[in-house]
Amino acid sequence: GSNSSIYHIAFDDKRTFHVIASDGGFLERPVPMNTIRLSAGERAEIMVDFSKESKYAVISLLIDQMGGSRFEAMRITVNGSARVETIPQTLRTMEKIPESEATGVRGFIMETMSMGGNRMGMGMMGRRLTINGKKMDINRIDEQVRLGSTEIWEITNRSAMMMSMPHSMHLHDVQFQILSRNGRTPQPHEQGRKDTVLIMPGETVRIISRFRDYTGVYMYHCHLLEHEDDGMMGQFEVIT
Ligand SMILES: [Cu+2]
Repeated sequence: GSNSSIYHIAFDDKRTFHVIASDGGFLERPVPMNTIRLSAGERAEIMVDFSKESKYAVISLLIDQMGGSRFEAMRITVNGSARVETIPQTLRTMEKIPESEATGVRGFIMETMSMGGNRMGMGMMGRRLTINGKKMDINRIDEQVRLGSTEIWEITNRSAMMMSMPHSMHLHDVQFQILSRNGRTPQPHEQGRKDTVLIMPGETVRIISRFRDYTGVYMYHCHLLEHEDDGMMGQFEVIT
């Protein structure tokens, strides 16, 4: 990954690959895709079939940086025959956390505000990155969560005009499931265990998680490192 680039990852011949795992482990079943979008902090595991390639065939894995350049991330040279594997149709069983189990709903606004041009000089636009209007303060607990509870977090990317930018919300302590993205069921490869989710400008993503394992103080933050460094981070405490 990069500090803040959003990647569209595909092979040069647009071949189909199978996504088998997301941030927190295996998906329920392999998902065939030609390109996958990953933001800073997100992970995916894929399986690729090279069995029909001739020896010395060269295949490139390409990355398109959103709003940036395209580059070759990996070059694969086929090197003779390998053992051929089949992908199991079921990788794991995963219980969907029912919304009815949630004991509370919290809202998080990831916001970019313009600070205006003049006082920054030279017409430069300043920006202020916040979550729920606040920047990170190590001496402040922003949210308290009861140990054993299940919560829905509604995360919205709200941005002033000309200041819209993607955010990648990352939670420590837990894995979550995505309930919806702008009211719609997430794509199959986003239906597994996640700890980071990309939220484009104007989007609202609803996630659900169980806080069962540990008490303590944890962070949630934008995983675009420049945003995180700029204070787009908060702390939640799991209490008994
Ligand atoms: Cu961000």
